[in-house]
Amino acid sequence: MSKLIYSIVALAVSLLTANLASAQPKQLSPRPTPRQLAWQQLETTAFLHFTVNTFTDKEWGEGTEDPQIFNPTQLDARQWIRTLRDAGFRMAIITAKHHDGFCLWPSKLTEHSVKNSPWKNGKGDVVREVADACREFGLKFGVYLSPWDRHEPRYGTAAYNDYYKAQLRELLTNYGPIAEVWFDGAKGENAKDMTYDFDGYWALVRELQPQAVMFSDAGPDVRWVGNEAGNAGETCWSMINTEGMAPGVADAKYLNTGDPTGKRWIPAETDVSIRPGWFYHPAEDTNVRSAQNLVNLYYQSVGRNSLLLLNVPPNRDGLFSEPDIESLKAFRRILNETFKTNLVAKDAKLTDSKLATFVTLQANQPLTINLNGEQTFDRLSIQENIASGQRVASGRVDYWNGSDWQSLATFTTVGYKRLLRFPAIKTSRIRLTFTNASGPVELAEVGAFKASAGEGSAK
Ligand code: FUL
Repeated sequence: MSKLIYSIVALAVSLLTANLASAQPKQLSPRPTPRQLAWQQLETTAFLHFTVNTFTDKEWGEGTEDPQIFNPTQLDARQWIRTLRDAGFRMAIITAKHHDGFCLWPSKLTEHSVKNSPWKNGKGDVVREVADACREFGLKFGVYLSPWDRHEPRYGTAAYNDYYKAQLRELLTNYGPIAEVWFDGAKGENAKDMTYDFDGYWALVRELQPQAVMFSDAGPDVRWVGNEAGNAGETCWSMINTEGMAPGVADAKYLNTGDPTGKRWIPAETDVSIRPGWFYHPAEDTNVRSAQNLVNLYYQSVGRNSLLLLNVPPNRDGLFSEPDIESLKAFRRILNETFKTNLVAKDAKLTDSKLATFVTLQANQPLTINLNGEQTFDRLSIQENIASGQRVASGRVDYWNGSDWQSLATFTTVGYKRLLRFPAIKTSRIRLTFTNASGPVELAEVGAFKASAGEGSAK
């Protein structure tokens, strides 16, 4: 190459690079913290609603319940956690204190707890049993501590904030590592006017359990999905703006879809119960969600860039009931069958189950993906490397019909995971195009699957 041509080429290259660099967004888009990234990858987590309500058949206790009614004579937290482990759940969150104020651990700060119940002669500690079982079976452990407290006389005064923080301290120091702390925004109509010191609560969690994510309606780490029906937004961004929001003061629709221009990374958690109520009611034994229904929840939460927090309430004996156990087992069996074999041809980046290895695509730059020969499938899984943020706003998938590209599916956001369902097709290759994105897309994983017959047609 002559010197002149060389310099022209060098100049062209440097101009092009400068141009590309200036095309990058100036301000870094929000990204997850390591604790948020770890949390999102848990995918399926469980809620355990258990308290005096279990014995009074109520959803919201009054705060006047006698601790004597709490007597789960066969309580076996190992049965709960083993069942959850076998069903693929990676974390369990226990209602250490619900709105009625009754504490499932022997708190030194109140008499309204298990220490005044006949269960284990007042020597029991449900929180400890669950924490120990989680450690034994390899699940992460989380606590729910209701700010709204209908029993504690200090509720409604500033002194209540000290009481709440002291309880939080007990839970955060005596039970080993905590992965999530759940701050419920619910407050009944007749609740006393009470200003919660959320900043103080959150600072305490950061100080004592820095790896824990904190849930409340609008974060700080994890947000509410905006409904209790198990439905993340068809479009679901992990970013939101939080101005003017507080627990109990947030727009459910906004939380459901998130905000592509949101300045904070606060992904959505989909909390939903396996039964109509959050607590156990004998009359609901015939109303437990079927395995197919649970699988559908998985598509609507994990498959829409959210995380499933499924509530399974222990019964009055202190055990999971048979119908719940059966549904959970079959749920996992079906998911394992569906996602067992990825039909996409092996690829060092796209099928290695690692978010950190990815292919970078610009908007409208199609990527042809080969399958392992001709394959029949009806599910697709797409994942972005969310460590760098969430960028896909829309996209489409086409398939090769032997002579032409045909449309297979369209979608909006991707984020951690987008699962697509469509009638089965047979082809040897597909083409993925991100039609709108806020920056270069880091495509981490692609999967094509044939759904288990067990998924049924239940929606
Ligand atoms: C709500 C509470 O009022 C329900 O009882 C339940 O705990 C649910 C998860 O959150 O706000």
